[in-house]
Amino acid sequence: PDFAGTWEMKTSENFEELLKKLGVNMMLRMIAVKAASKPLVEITQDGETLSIKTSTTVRTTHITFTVGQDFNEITVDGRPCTSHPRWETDSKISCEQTLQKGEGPKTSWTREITNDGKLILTMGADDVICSRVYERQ
Ligand code: R12
Repeated sequence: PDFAGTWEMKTSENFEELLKKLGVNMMLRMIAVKAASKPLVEITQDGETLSIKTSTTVRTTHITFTVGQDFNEITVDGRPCTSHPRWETDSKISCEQTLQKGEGPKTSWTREITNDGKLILTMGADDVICSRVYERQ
């Protein structure tokens, strides 16, 4: 599938609950929820290699990975982790994360292109799943 494009978020569910599960304090949660309500996601793709830049006013992350190859990133609460991206279906990448140090909830994300050309991002922390729908700009 084609993940490439400039994406804007249309809906988000459970983002604050996810941060709560990750132990982010109330003040940071408020700042993060506000900032994460207007993200800009820019994706370029070369075969199975994706580059994803996610920009907000308080944090911008940039990851590049190839599906099937582990890479390092940070969890949504900012902890270094090793990520293990794989195809869950032919249009959905599923990525389990392992913290590089310390303990915490089990985290993961998925990114999927739907038949109608939307991008669905989910982020999980133990039993809490945040779901965000993006459309091309
Ligand atoms: C913390 C610090 C910051 C944040 C948190 C803890 C903010 C995180 C933000 C995440 C946005 C995620 C998006 C995901 C997506 C936009 C703003 C939580 C800055 O300690 O939709 O891809 C310092």
